[in-house]
Amino acid sequence: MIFEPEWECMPRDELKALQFFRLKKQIRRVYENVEPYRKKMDEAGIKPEDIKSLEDVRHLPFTTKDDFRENYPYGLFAVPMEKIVRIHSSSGTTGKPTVVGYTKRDLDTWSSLTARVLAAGGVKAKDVVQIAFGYGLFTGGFGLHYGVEKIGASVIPVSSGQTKRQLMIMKDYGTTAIVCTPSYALHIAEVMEETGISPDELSLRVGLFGAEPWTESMRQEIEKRLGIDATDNYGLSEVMGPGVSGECIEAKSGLHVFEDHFLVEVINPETGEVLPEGEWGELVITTLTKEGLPLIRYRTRDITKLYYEECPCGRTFIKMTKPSGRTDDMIIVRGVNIFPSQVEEALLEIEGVAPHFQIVIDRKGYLDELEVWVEASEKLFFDSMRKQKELLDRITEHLSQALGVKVAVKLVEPKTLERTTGKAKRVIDKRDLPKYVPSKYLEEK
Ligand code: DLL
Repeated sequence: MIFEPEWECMPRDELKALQFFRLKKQIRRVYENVEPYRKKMDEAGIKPEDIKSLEDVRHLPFTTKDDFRENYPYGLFAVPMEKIVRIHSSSGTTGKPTVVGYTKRDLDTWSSLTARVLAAGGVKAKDVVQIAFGYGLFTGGFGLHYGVEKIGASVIPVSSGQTKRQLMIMKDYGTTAIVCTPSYALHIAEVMEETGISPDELSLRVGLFGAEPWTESMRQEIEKRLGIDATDNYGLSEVMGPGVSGECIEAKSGLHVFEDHFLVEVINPETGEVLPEGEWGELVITTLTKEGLPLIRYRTRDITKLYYEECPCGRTFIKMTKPSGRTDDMIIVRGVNIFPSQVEEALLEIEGVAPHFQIVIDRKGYLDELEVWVEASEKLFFDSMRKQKELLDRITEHLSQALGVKVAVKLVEPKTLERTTGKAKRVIDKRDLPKYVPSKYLEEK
C-alpha cells in the first residue's frame, strides 16, 4: 500500500518544481526568523533571492551539530516557543544534547511520513504493530507510534527491553508487525529459540527496522528466524526522527527518500563538493516543510549513495542505499548514539580516574555490549579493594547515566592503555558492521 500516492508517485518534473517552490519559501523563512542562519548567509554573501534554481542550494552554507551546540537549546528554532508542542533530543558531540522542536503541523507531517514508512514496509489498517523502540526523548518510539495510528492499525506501545514480556505480548495480542532495531530483532529471535517458541506460534508478518546500521545478511537472518519480511528505514532526530526514508517491501533494495519534504545531496565529506548521483559520500539534507526547526544543508555524517531507478512499487522518489557507516566517531550501541567525547567528559567529572580510556564494543549473541576500560590513578590503584570497588561502582553508575545505556567498566592499571602521538584510538569495535573507510568512499562497494 502507498500511504500518500499523490505525493509518493509524483512525476519527477513536478516533484522538482514542488521542491524548488518549497525551498525558496524555506530559505526566506529561516533568513527572516533564525538569527544564526541569517548571519551565516550574510557572511557568505547570499540573499534568499539568489536562490534561482534547485541547484543553487549548493551555494548555501552547511549546518552541522556544532551549530546545535552553539545555539543550545532553542537558538535554531524558527518559531516562538508558544508554537512548539513537542521536544525531543539526541546526543551531541560534546556535553550538551541536540534539542529538536516540533509545531503542531510538524507533528502532523511527521506522522504522515512514518505512516508512509510503515505502509511501504507492508503495514495495513488490520495490522497489530508492536513498537519496541524506546519512548521518550529518543524519536523512535513516538515517531513511529503516530504513524501506526494514522494508518489506522493498532499500536502496542510496549517500548524497548524486557524481551520475554515482548514475546508474551506478541503471542497473546496477535502482533503482526514488529518495529525495533535490527539487532534487537535478532535478540528476540534468539530468546524465542531459547524459550522454545517457534515462529508458527506467532502471527508476525512484517518487521520494520532502523536507527542503526545493518547488513543484507542480517536481513536474511531476521527474515528466516522470525518468518517475516524485513525492511529498513532511516532518519535522524535533527531532521525529524524516523520518516526520512524507508524501503518498500516490493523491492527491498534501498530506501525511498521522501523528497517532497527533504532535499538531499551527497557530498565529498573531505572537500564539501557535491557529488553526482550514484557516488558514495556524506548525505546532506535540507528540510522543505519543517516549521519548528528547519535545517539547511544539514551534514548527517552518514555515508550513502543516491540513485534513481524505476521501482516496482510505483514510488518515484530517489533511493538511498543502506547507510554504510559515518564520517565522524559516533557509535551506535543498542540504537543509542554515543560519542567518545561524552565518555571523556563523564570521566573527568569523577575524581581518582585518569583521562585515559578505551571503549570496547562487542556483540554477545545479538545484543551490543559496551565496555569502558578506565585507568585508575596511581594512588587509587594501590588503595584497598573496597575503595576500588566503590570507585568502579561510581564510574559504572555515572557513565550509564551519562550515556543512557548500560556500561560495564573495567579498571586497569595506571599507564597500561596505549598512548599514541596522534589521535587516540578510543574505540575498539568488534562487531561485524559496515564500516566507513575514508579513502574508499568513492569506490563502488
Ligand atoms: O535513530 C531515528 C530513527 C529511529 C530512525 C527509529 C529509524 C528508526 P537518532 O537517534 O538521532 O535518530 O540517530 C540518527 O542513526 O544519523 C544514522 O547514523 C543512524 N541511523 C538511523 N537509521 C539508520 C538506518 C534515529 N536505517 C542516526 N541504517 C543516523 C543505518 C541508521 N543507520
